[in-house]
Amino acid sequence: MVEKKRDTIAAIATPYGESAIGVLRLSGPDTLEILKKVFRGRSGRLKPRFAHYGLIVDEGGEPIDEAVVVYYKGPHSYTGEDMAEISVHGNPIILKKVLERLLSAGARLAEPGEFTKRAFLNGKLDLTQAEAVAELISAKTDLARRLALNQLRGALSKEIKPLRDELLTLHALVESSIEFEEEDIPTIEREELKGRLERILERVNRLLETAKAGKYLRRGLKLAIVGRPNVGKSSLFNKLLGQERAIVTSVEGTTRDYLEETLSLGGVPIRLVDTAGIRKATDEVEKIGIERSLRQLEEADLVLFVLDASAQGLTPEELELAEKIARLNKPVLVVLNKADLGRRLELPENFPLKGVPTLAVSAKTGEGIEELKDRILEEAGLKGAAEGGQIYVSVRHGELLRRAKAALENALEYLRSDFYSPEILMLDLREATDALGEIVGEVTTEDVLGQIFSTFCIGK
Ligand SMILES: Nc1nc2c(ncn2[C@@H]2O[C@H](COP(=O)(O)OP(=O)(O)O)[C@@H](O)[C@H]2O)c(=O)[nH]1
Ligand SMILES: [Mg+2]
Repeated sequence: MVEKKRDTIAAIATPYGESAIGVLRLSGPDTLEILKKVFRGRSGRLKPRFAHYGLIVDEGGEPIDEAVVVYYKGPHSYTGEDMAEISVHGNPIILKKVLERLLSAGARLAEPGEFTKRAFLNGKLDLTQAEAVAELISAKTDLARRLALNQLRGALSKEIKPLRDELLTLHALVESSIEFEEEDIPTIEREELKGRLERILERVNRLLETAKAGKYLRRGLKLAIVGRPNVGKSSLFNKLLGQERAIVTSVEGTTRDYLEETLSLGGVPIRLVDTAGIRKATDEVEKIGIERSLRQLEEADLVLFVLDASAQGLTPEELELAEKIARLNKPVLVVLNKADLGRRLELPENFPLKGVPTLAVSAKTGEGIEELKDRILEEAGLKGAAEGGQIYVSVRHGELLRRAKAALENALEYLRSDFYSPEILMLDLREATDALGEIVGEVTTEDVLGQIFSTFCIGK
C-alpha cells in the first residue's frame, strides 16, 4: 500500500473571483496548531463541527478578514484527518493572503486532488468513489450529475466488491483442493467452479457493455456533420442546437472553418461540430478550412454524412468523401437532408456506405429531426443512459474489466480442457481478482493514483 503523508496541507477551495464567501481548507495533524496561530475566535476552544466566528490575523496579529471556522477532528472528516474549513469574504486578495498566512504558520500548499487522495488513503472513500467526486464537480448535464452521485454513493463498488470476494473464495477453494486432496476439507468440483466463474464473467460483461456510453457521458460525444457544400450542414447544425449559431446561405463555401457547440441530448453531452463543405477548393482560406474539417471528421465519435435528398445524384467528391468515411471505420449515419423538396436522390450500387442507417430529414421544416436525435443516442449506445441506467463505467474501469474478462475466459477455457491443473488456474483467478481490485483501489500503485488525482482541482 502507499505510504501515508503526514504533513498538513492547505488550499483555496472556491473559484477565483469576487463572491459572497470564499473557502479555504486545511488538513493534517497540525491543523489545530495552525488555527491557534492564525485565528482569534470569541471563545478560546475550537469545538469540533461547530461554526466559530472570529478574525484571521497575520504574523503581527493584524486582522486580515473576519472568518467562520469549522474544525473537524479526525477521523470524522472528509479526509479522515484533522481538518478545517475557513470561510472568509470571497475576494481573491483576501483568499491569497489567508492562504499565505496558513503556509507561513506551517502548512504546505496542497496538490490537485490531494484532499480526496488522503480521504482514499485513509479509507474514507474507495477509488471509484474518489473518482466520482471529480466527476460530480465536472458533470456537464443533470444525467451526468446523477450518475456521478450514484457512483460516489458506492453503486459501482457494490457491483465490483462481491465479484472480487467471490473470486477470492474460489481461489481459496482451488488452493485447498491442492493442499488437502486426501483430507476432509471442502474442495470444489470443476463443474461448480465453471458455473460460478461463468456467473462472474456474465456480470463483468454486463458492466463492460456500459463502457462506451460511460466514456461519452464523461467527456461528451463528438458528432461531426460533414458533406459537400450546400447540402444543409449548417442548417442541420442550427436545428439540432436549437439556435441560429452557424451562418446559412445558398452561397457554396459559406462555412470556412469548423464550429463546435455543446448540446444535451437526453442528458448526454454532445459536442456538435459543423464543418466546411468538402470540395476541391482553390481559395487558400477555404482549403485550410477543409483540411481542418477533415481532421474533425477523423476525431469524431460519430459522423453525420449529409446528402441533398433532392439532388440528381452524388458528385464524384461526395463518393470520394464517402470512401474516406467508410475507411475510418466508425459509426456513421447518412442523412438525406432537404426531404421537404421531395426525394430524388438514389444511392448508387457502388456507394461505399451501403448498409449504413439512412434517415430523411429536413433542416428547414424539422421533419425527421426527432428520429435523428434518437438514432444518434442509439448509435452511441446511449439510449439506455437517457432512459435511466444506473452505472456507466469509465475508460479506466473498462480497461480493467477487459483484463478481468480475458483472465476469466482463459480460466474457463482451461477448465474445459484436458490439461487442467489447479496451480495454473489459480494464476488466472489471481489476475482477474487483481484487475477488479484495481477498480476499487484495493490494489493500486502510486502511478495510478497520481494519474487519477492530478486531474482534480486544487482544494478538492
Ligand atoms: N428546402 C430546404 N432547404 C434547405 C434545407 N437545409 C438547408 N437548406 C438551404 O440550403 C442552402 C445551404 O444551406 P447550408 O446550411 O448553408 O448548407 P451547408 O453549406 O451544407 O452548410 C441554404 O439556402 C439553406 O436555406 C432543407 O432541409 N430544406
Ligand atoms: Mg455550412
